Amino acid sequence: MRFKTLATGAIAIAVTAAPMAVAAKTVALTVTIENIAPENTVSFAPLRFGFGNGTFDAFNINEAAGAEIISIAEGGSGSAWLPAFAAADPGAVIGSSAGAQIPGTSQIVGTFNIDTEANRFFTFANMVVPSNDLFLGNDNPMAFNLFDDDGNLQLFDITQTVAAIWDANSEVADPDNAAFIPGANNDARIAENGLIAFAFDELSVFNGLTTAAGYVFDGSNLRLDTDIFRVTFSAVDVNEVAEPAAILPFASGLALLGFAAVRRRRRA
Ligand SMILES: [Ca+2]
Ligand SMILES: [Ca+2]
Ligand SMILES: [Ca+2]
Repeated sequence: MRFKTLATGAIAIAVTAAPMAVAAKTVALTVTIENIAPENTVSFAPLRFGFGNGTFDAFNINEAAGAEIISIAEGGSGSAWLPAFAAADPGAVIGSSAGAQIPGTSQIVGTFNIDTEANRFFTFANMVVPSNDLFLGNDNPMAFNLFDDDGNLQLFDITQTVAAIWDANSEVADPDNAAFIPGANNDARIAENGLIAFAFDELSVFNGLTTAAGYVFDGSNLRLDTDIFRVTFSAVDVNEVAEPAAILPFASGLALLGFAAVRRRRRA
């Protein structure tokens, strides 16, 4: 009887303490990417991404591509994009996936400790290959707000279609100077001097060519609404895991069992 009273009181402490924990929330966020394009069509260079405050903006539609987005669109490396992100938003969590991704494959990019306030906006870019200057990425740095005001994950996946392919219009389409084509020299380029636009028609110059992954490219069946790429997010609340230790001085082990039971019911 006495134990029961003690446990109930401890549960009350845990419940009233919960909102304070939410205010400064860190989550372990796992990122998975999938190439969901039809086979023998587009692959992707490594994903370059960051979780930031929404201030890093690497490009704008209808403007000439700068060095930051050219390092994605023409090279896939992000050699200018990644440091520019870090400089613009020092509190951002920035990363890359590993290797090129061919159709039908998925990859767990990693798990990142994310502040749900300072790192709430996801920004990404990756080169679409084979190509000379095609890429995916968000023009608006606040387009993907992952968390609500309570720090709960509210955006679970981002799916990109063919209509989302950008043409940097910085390099003329030419298989001899393209990425992901064996024998081509991607470092070579003929300046195109155009403006960034949604367009995928340059893919047609690669029809019938063998790619670096060994498949023969065929983009003839790609339509604007064809799904090609997906990013998926899942979050575990780091504070939830730490909280029982924080209340340990005020509660018995039995009360902790009660707290665990409450959490299980909430998740059910
Ligand atoms: Ca922009
Ligand atoms: Ca081009
Ligand atoms: Ca090139």
